[in-house]
Amino acid sequence: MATNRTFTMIKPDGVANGHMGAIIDDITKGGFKIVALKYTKLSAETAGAFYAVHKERPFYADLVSFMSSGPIIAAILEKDNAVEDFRKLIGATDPTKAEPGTIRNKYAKSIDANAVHGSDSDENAEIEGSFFFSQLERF
Ligand code: RTP
Ligand code: MG
Repeated sequence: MATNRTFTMIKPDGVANGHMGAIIDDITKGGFKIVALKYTKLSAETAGAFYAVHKERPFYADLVSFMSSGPIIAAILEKDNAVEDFRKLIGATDPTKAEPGTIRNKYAKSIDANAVHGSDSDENAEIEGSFFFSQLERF
């Protein structure tokens, strides 16, 4: 059964390029309620652990390096059908393939610097949210 929460990060490029406010605005206008929020920076070790599922992939080292290159926003979002609807709002991984109007279409520069992360399943949404937030930090 689909749960009603997903996890997101505004990636280092989204923050560095000044799109933090616009992206949060798109998220809330898209009907998502922010139930946890944090401005932080991943170490290479922490980014490696977060993306451990990709550790055999050719892009893993670049991904870890990029995700630890600057501050990020981490958030847990609530909406009916949250995981699927949020991935629609952000668009395809490669911004050249992301639908017009999606967050990646508007703000991403490349497949690496693609502005935002969105969980890909209810199970991973819970794991990823718990990676960043204690129960006391979720509202
Ligand atoms: P994310 O996890 O960040 O929301 O992205 P996603 O589900 O759309 O894509 P995923 O397959 O989970 O990959 C995680 C991130 O790794 C980078 N990537 N690069 N060069 C490549 O072929 C490649 N494939 C993936 C992207 O930055 C992607 O967001
Ligand atoms: Mg993914």
